[in-house]
Formats: sequence, structure tokens, C-alpha cells
Amino acid sequence: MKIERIELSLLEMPYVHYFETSLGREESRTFILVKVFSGGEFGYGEVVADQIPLYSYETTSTAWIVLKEFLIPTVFESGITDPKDLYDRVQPFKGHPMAKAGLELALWDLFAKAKGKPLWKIYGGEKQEIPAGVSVGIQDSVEQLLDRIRSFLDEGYQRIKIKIKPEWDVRICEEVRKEFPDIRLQVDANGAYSLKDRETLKKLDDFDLLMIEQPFPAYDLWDHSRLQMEMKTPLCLDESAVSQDTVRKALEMGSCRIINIKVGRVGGIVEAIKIHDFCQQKNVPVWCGGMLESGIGRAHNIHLATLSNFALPHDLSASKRYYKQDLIEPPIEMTSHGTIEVPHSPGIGVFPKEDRIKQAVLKHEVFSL
Ligand code: OSB
Ligand code: MG
Repeated sequence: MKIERIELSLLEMPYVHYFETSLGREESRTFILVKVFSGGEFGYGEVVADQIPLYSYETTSTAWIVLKEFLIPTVFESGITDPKDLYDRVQPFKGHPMAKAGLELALWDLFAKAKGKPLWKIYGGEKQEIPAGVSVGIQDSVEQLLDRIRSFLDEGYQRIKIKIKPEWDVRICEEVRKEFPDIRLQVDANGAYSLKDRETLKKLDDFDLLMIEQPFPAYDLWDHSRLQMEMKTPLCLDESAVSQDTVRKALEMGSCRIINIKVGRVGGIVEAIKIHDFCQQKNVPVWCGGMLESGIGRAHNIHLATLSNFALPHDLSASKRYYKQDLIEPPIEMTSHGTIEVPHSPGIGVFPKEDRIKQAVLKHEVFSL
């Protein structure tokens, strides 16, 4: 699998509805597509870094530079034949996991296509359908939030995640639970709190939540462990869970009882599967997080979520929940029983539409061997 050419495209796509978290509100998503070519075949990956460094320090600009100056030359110089080799080769470069993951994903798609197999078979996944969940942002009013939740439930989503932040937390959970007493519900703070808020956070134990995702900042494993000791609701780490080694420490410290796996945050599929396998050994369930990906990144997530320890509903929703027109055909859809079917065609198993990619492109660059 000699890589002959790599193309980067910077895209912008408007959301069907703004997405607001404790980090801020966004109306569209800017991200990078990586396309790798070998022997007449191609593979696609998505770099989930945002335009602004709010979720993590990476941005579309830093990822572009790191890909161009370090990661892409590494592929050409070392003659990568297997995506796992890329993982080893880029280890010496510190950080920039989203840039690394986007390139690794493109290689996995190509690698699986060359073998004529869907990615889930290459990863050793088992599930044929995965439970769909939806992440609902902070809204302008409680009524609007309840309306949005109601319409997602009507569509069949198996669980609802709501974003919380100080002043949009206990009261909101109360209102949601009053309206929907029996649904599977969880909350995500994107690191908006500190241990000073422990009394507020402890009140969330009253709402039978599946979990509380990332109450404290990414670096703060210790304070997560202090809070988990005092709460019955499981904490789940997203931003903090950057590698298998960090996850081991988090579990040893008791910082959480559930792990959210995002390929971009951990630097690729190899690391994501290490975390999955480690958590399985420790009897800790994982689920697949999302970064509002296009159908390309989302298809990659679906294949990963077929592994056996992905045991809770995911942030994996239908294409139309995010974008009016997705980049792939057919779009990702949800079955009537709230699941997403795993594609069976080779590689990511979905078909990117080049004309739609062109429509959304802001910048494009080609690199050759
Ligand atoms: O914290 O899980 C998060 C989106 C962007 C950045 C961070 C997060 C999210 C989501 C959306 O919650 C999940 C999805 O893609 O559906
Ligand atoms: Mg999260």
C-alpha cells in the first residue's frame, strides 16, 4: 500500500440548528478532510479539530500545518504499508491527536478497501446495529429544549444527552425529568465546573442520570475522583481520556466509571482500540462520542462502535440531525427501533459525493510522493 498522493480539504458546513455547549454557540462546522491515494484506490478520513480552540487546543489551522509539515512527509518518507505503522511513526511527535487521527482514519479506509472488507471486520467488531443517541445543546429557553427533546424521542432516539453549564443544570434536569420521567438521560458539562460547585453537582444524583460527562477540566483527574467518591451517578470522562495510559490512571484513582471514546481526541483507531480493550478488561463500559462529524467521520465512528465493549448508546445520530445535506450518499439514517445499521461495503462503506465536498470547500492542497 504505497501512498502516492494525499489531499487536504478545509470545509465549512452549516448546521440545521445551532449547537451550544458550555464552551459557546456555533452555527456551522469547519473541519478538514484527508484523502489518501494508492493504486487507483482512495481512502477518506476526517480531522475533527474546530476552527476555534475551545474543546481542545487543536484548530483546523494547527492540524493543517502539522499534517503538511510532519505527518504527511512521514507517510511519504517511511513507505507506510499498514495504518498501525503510522501510529508508531507519529508517536514521537507530541500532541496533535486530531491531526494524527484524521490521517490514520484515511489510511484505515484505504487499507480496508484494498482488502475488500468493511472496516468493522478489520477491527474485529461484532455488532450489526448500534444504538443511536442524540446530544442536545443548550437552548434559548426551557420550552425550546423540551420541544427538541420531544421531537428526537418521537424520531426514536434511545437516549438523550443534554449539555449543561452553571445556571443551566439542576433546574433544567428537573424540568426534563418532570416532562420525561422514564427516558434514558445523561448530561455533559464540557469541563465547566470546579470542585467548588460540588454541592450543585451532587444535586444531579436526584435525576437518575446514566452519567455525568466531564464536569471538570481535561487535566483534572484528581478532582473528578474527589467528586465521584461523593456521588452515586457515574462520572464519564471525555476531554480527560486522552490515552490508554491516562484512562488507566483515571480508573485507578476512581475518577470515573465510564469512558467516552472519540478517535480524534485519542489520536487514532489504534489508541481508541487500546482504550476499548483495557476498559473491557476492567469491566468499565465505553461508548462512542461524536464531534458533529460529517457522514465520513460518522461512518468511521459507526465501525468503531461495533466492538463488543461499546455498551451504552452513542452520540451517533442520523445525518439530517446535523446537516441539511450530508457529504455521503445514502445519508446515515436511523431504523424505526432507534439504531443505525452498520455498512457492509468495503472501507467506511458509505459513498462521499465529490460535488458536495467541492461545494463546501474553503481551501484545498495536494501533496505527492
Ligand atoms: O463533548 O461530546 C462532546 C460536539 C462537539 C464537541 C464536543 C462534544 C460534542 C457533542 C456532539 O456532544 C456529539 C455528536 O456528534 O452528536
Ligand atoms: Mg463530551
